[in-house]
Amino acid sequence: MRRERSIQELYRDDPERADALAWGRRGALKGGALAAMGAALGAAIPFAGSMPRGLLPAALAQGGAQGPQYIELPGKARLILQGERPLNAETPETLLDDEVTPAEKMFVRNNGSVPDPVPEPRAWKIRIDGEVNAPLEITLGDLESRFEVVTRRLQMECGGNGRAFFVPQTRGNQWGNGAISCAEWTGVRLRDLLQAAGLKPGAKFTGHHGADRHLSGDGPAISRGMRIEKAMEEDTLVAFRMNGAPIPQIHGAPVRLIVPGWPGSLSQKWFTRLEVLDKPHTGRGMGGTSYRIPVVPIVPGSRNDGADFADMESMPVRSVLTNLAHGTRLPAGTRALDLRGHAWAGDKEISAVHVSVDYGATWQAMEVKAPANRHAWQRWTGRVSLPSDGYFEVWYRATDSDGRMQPHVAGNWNPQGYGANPVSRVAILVG
Ligand SMILES: Nc1nc2c(c(=O)[nH]1)N[C@H]1C(S)=C(S)[C@@H](COP(=O)(O)O)O[C@H]1N2
Ligand SMILES: [Mo]
Repeated sequence: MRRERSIQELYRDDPERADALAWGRRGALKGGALAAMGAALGAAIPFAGSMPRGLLPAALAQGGAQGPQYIELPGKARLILQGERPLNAETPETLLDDEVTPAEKMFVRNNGSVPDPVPEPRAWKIRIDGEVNAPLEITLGDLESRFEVVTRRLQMECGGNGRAFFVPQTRGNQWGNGAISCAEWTGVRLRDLLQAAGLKPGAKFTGHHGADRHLSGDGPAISRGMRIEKAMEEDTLVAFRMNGAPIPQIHGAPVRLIVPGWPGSLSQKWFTRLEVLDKPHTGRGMGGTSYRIPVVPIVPGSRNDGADFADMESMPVRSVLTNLAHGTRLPAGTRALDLRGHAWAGDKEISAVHVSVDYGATWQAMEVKAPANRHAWQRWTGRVSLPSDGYFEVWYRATDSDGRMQPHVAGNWNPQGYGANPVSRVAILVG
């Protein structure tokens, strides 16, 4: 990155690059829609007066060369393909409209191969060992009868959600805002199992293990861990049902961890064993720059071994707009937009969602509902009016209960691209 140039100079010399720098590069508009939008853009931009100088319209900036590729897996809606080996797919924002995410609309994130289903799920064994008084080995069948069974709506978000918005680009799946789900999980509290095993004084961290293997054939696909405090939280579950049905194979059947609000990688699928440790776990996906972010910002694009980074814990505030797709064309004369979506903020709550249709000159507060329970996402709704036909951008951003807002540009750049949560821009055309 040529840092000595001002953003104005960058816009003048290389507007696409400047816009990628300011806003991220990914979007959903395809060639035809892009051309139609481009022609219309020249015709009327009612709020052109408040457009920041040199801003490339979202319709063009997020057009991309070929747009996203889709994949239709068995039992799945049309998801955005992120990778085939391992299999990764993102949920388009407009498919995230349900209060409770149905299985077919849940994003898929695998670090290795998906194991084959087992013939007798109730005989599946899990083990709690390490810094405990009495290691616990229990079948799924016994789990249900021996411990209290609870049902909660819990968000599960990939640590790399929003990675596509980083400039310069970082390695890994280029998720937009769609690596998020909020399903209804049924299971037992991990805390109850840990208490049954009895924590020793040295019990400070966890290490999670699952049955899937890395594609190289070398070791586990992923094995992460967290501070024991999160393991002892009421919403951290050993889950065996999702939305009232057995967990689908691709989502971790027959039993998985659900660690809501923290990077999804902690929510071990095909869960077999939890180690209680007196120091941080060292499994695949721990240490270095994995799921770790700078404490002191680093130069974007620079190399760093992550030694001074901190493990990512509560995920940052984010919102999705679920009833209006980027690139939508509405009938002439449309003078109001009814908007709705969801917002969430890791362990925190949402205090506000704001929308602007005039490039950020004015912002309007939306209604935000209370979560169904802690760690569930929150519904936001509202109506904005439009002065005329023309090209508009719907900008939306949420604020968390600490007053922290989605920033205009993805911040705290890090080598593996965690925590990008900039304001979203959706282009619409009226008439
Ligand atoms: N065993 C196992 N558990 C895993 C993974 C994996 O590859 N293997 N991926 C993790 C990551 S990075 C995420 S974001 C979530 C994704 O869960 P989902 O595929 O059910 O949406 O599962 C986590 N648990
Ligand atoms: Mo993830």
